[in-house]
Parts: sequence; structure tokens; C-alpha cells
Amino acid sequence: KPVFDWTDPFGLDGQLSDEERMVRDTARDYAQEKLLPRVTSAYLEERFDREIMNEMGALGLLGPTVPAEYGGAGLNYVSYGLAAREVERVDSGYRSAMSVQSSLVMHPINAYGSEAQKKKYLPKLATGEWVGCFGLTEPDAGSDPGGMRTRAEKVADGYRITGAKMWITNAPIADLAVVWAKSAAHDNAIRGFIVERGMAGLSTPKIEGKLSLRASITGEVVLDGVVVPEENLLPNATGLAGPFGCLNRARFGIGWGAMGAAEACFAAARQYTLDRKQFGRPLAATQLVQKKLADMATEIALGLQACLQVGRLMDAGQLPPETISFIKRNNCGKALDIARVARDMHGGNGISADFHVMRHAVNLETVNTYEGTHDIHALILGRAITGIQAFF
Ligand code: TGC
Ligand code: FAD
Repeated sequence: KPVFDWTDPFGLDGQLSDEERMVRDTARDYAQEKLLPRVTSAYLEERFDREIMNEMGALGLLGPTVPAEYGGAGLNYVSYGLAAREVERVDSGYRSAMSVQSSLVMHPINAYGSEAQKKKYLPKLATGEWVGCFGLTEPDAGSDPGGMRTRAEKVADGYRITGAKMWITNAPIADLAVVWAKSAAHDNAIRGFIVERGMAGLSTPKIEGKLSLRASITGEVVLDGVVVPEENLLPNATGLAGPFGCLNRARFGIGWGAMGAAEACFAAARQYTLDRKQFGRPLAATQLVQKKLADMATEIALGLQACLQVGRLMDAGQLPPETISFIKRNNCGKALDIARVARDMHGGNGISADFHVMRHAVNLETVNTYEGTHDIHALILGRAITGIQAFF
């Protein structure tokens, strides 16, 4: 008789290829052995350890879908999602660092860049020798990036960029930024530019005092008339479809990653309530606790199965972008609910950093917000379902 496995009720493992399992196991071993031991101090001290980028690079976790000729691992998107799940099982901030580098920096250079740009930047980004960031959001343009104010004007041999980007993951430690700006020389269309550290007029101040995602470094990207050479314009992306093409991939990884955080909280709540006795018996022997565990297991199993199907469609080139909103929205929202309930099930211990669940819960507040908020993805789906846009 088949045996129920609470860690994998739908047999996800059996639906993966040998290569996908190997990627997952490599990412899991790394995350558990190298990331988990340092996450609590990093979180409490609001610190991102720069060498993590080199460690991830050495394992092929940066730009895993980028072709090998540019330093990537040439893997499929299901493998990328499985790696995101394992890293976020430890901390959403570490997955953030990985997904920004992979989907928001390496992907646009690979998909929209010139041959010279690919050769110059991708190998160094793949090893983690260089760190990149992605500047789309501005102080007055978050959910509505089309309202951005950052401008590029044509000057001799290049473009002068003026504006400010806000809430940018990795910005303070980045060697380069992929910056999106309205370009006067291209009918005010949004274009992507590669801005390098050291260019005059560029600064990337750190945003201090975050109460969420504290093991990830976040900053501004201030562009005070930065002149970039013509060869730093991404030649093959015009309009919002450029940045959205990157967001599709990052949102896909977040769908998987949020489930990793949820799995960590579910496993912790299960073990805690089995071990903890009140009223003379384990908390797990109560009906209320068992219902909570059953709800968590259900949402995680459904969420992961959806991720796998979305990944299979993506790898087959048959995925409408709107479908990604299902897993970005639902998995982030459900992971946040699961983390909050897991925190509650730990009682007073639940607020201690030692038990990890509250860190996951407050991290997931950000994950539920960035890359399109929960409600923005509802509106993307609402538009796709009705044909009527309700953003304004
Ligand atoms: P809309 O009229 O819908 O579209 C404008 C153009 O873009 C195309 N497009 C897409 N292309 C590819 N993939 C998609 N998902 C696309 N969605 C739209 C569209 O076809 C059109 O192309 P064209 O050629 O006709 O011009 O644009 P809108 O202004 O009405 O957009 C509305 C909305 C709400 C969907 C959009 O603005 C949105 O998604 N807002 C959320 C913003 C967001 O997600 N920001 C993320 C910033 S990056 C970040 O958070 C990184 S955190 C990373 C980490 O640390 O892990
Ligand atoms: P707003 O757009 O002002 O939204 C505020 C609220 O209003 C939300 O609840 C939203 O759902 C709601 N709302 C907005 N419009 C509507 C509407 N039409 N109808 C109904 N409700 C609406 N951005 C980058 O470009 N690069 C990064 O690397 C990056 N990293 C980030 C890291 C962190 C830690 C954080 C917190 C953010 C990051 N972001 C990044 C920015 C992120 O993408 C934005 O915060 C997000 O898109 C929301 O924009 P906003 O904060 O301006 O909120």
C-alpha cells in the first residue's frame, strides 16, 4: 500500500528529472550547511555577507538558466525554482539576492544585451565576482512603473541619466545596476541602461532600519546626471515589456521560494507541537493544532504542484505571463498566512529569533509586496479574466 509522506504528499520528487533533483539537493545542502548557521546573526545585525554571492556563484546558482558560453549553468526554469525554494527555506533575503542577480540582472543582459555586453558582464556576474541590482521602482512610482520620472537624454557618445530609484535590493554593494529610464532620444520610451559603479553622479545609499528582510541589503540608486556610453544601452528592449520580461522570471522564482519559507514554518510548527506538552499531552494531539497543520500541508502541496506545472509550461515556451500571477500572488499570500499561524503555534518562543518562524513571517511581508503586490496581481488576473483593466 502506498505510504503517505507528509513532506511530499503529491510525490513532487518523482515528477523531477535526475538533473533537477541534483540541483535541488545541491541548493538544499548549501542552504542548510552554509546559510542557516549565519542567518540569525545576519538578520539581527541587519547584515548581508557579500561572500554569499561568490559561494552561490561557485555552485552555479547565479544565472542558472543563462547559457554555459556566458558562464551560466544552462539549466531549465524548474531547476531555478527548486533552488529558490531551498534558499528561501532558510531566508527570503538570501533568495532575493540570488533572484535579483539571476532574473533581474543576468536575464536582461542575456535577453536584451549586445554580444559585447554579454561577454563583458555575464561571466563575472555568474561567479559572483560582480553583484548587480535592478532599478525600476521610484519614490513616486511603485505599482505603476510607467509613471517613472527617471530620464535619459542623448549626449555625445552616450546618455545622461537623471533620477532616483528606491527600495533596490543589493544596490549598496552592486558593481553595476540595470536602470530603466524614459529616453528622450527614443520617443520617451522606457529603455534599459547598464550603469557601472564609479561613474560620476552615481550613489547607492543604504536604506537602514528595515523590520523585514534584514539579511538582505537594500538601497537607493541616485542618478545625478550620470553619463553612460552608448554601448551601455540595452539594444533589444523597448517599453515596459523589457522590465516585465525580467519580472516574469523573478516572480516565478518567488512563487517557489515562498513555498520553501512556508515549508520551513510548517515543519517547525509540526515538530514544536509534537514536542511541547500542555494540559498533560502534546499540543499536536489537539484538534485545533491538527487542523492548522492540515491546512498548511494542503496549501503547500497545492502551491508546489502549481509551481511545477507553471515551470513546465515556461520551459516549453508555452506560458502566458498572466499565469505567473497565480503562483506569485497565491503562494506569497498563503506562505505569509502559514508563517503567522506557525508563529502563533510556538507561543512565546515564537517571537524568539532562535525559532526562525517570526523572521520568516516578517520577511514574507516584503515578499508579498515586492514584484507586484498581492492586490496588483489580483488586478492583473482580473484584467485577463474580464478584459477590463481596473488599475485606474
Ligand atoms: P501594461 O499596459 O499592462 O503593459 C505595458 C507593456 O508591457 C507589456 N507587458 C508585459 N510583457 C511581458 N510580461 C508581462 N508580464 C507584461 N505585462 C505587461 C505589455 O504587453 C505592454 O507592451 P507594449 O509593447 O504594448 O508596450 O502596463 P501598465 O502600466 O498598465 O501595467 C500595470 C501593471 C500593474 C500590470 C504593472 O505596472 C505591474 O506589474 N506593476 C507592479 C510593479 C512591479 O512588479 N514592480 C517590481 C519592481 S522590481 C522588484 O520588486 C524586485 S524585488 C526583487 C527581490 O529582492 O527579490
Ligand atoms: P504602492 O504602489 O504605493 O502601493 C501601496 C498599496 O496600494 C499596496 O497595497 C498596493 O497593492 C495598493 N495599490 C497600488 N495601486 C493600486 C490600484 N490601482 N488599486 C488598488 N490598490 C492599489 N523594486 C525594484 O525596482 N528593484 C528592487 O530590487 C526592489 N527590491 C525591493 C526590496 C524590498 C525590501 C522592498 C520592500 C521593495 C523592493 N522593490 C524593488 C520595490 C517593490 O517592487 C515595490 O515596493 C512594490 O512594487 C510596491 O510599490 P510601492 O512600495 O510604491 O507601493
